Amino acid sequence: MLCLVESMTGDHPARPVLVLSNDPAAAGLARAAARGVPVAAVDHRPFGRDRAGFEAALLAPLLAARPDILCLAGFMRILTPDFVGRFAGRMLNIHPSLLPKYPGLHTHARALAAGDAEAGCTVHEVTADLDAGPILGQARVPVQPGDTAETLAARVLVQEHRLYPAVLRRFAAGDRTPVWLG
Ligand code: NHR
Repeated sequence: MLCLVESMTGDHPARPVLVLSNDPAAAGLARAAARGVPVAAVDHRPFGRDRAGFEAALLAPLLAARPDILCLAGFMRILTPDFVGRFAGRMLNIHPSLLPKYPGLHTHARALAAGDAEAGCTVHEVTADLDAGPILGQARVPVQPGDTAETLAARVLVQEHRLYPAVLRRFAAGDRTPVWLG
């Protein structure tokens, strides 16, 4: 499995400057650090409902790293319009549904409950409206008989690991044409 950090080598137009997590125990931090990529963590839990306080803490390592592009991946804290506005047009997210279907949480259970024949994932630009920014790529997978939210999530995750590097490579080269896979 190729993660985003590991995709940014050779002729790739971007290089990773920071991996930042809201979970100090996130496996991606150790994995990035092992490759010599700077890492930081800001645990959101001590901030409780104080989203602005959490985001101010996030901004310290983030601004110091001076990223051109931000990629959310499994980042589960809704960001305020203030924070999003600082990085307008250069923050991406991968979401495990075929947006505009199923923004928000529990996407696989919702796709199964609806009887959908296919599911998938979407890379989109992060705007103030949750999971509603411009679509930059999508990958589709079939729903199979007997699928549970867990088996479907695992099949979608394989595609997430193909889609996100493909979209980031194109986006970092200045091309916002959507990538369609599967
Ligand atoms: N922030 C903004 N402003 N816009 C988006 O499009 C965002 C965002 C923050 C995160 C990722 C998104 C996903 O891919 C994302 C997109 C978390 C929630 C959520 O409800 C919803 C969507 C996404 C991420 N978070 C709860 C909260 O109160 C906490 C849920 C939990 O901890 O399990 O922040 O799915």
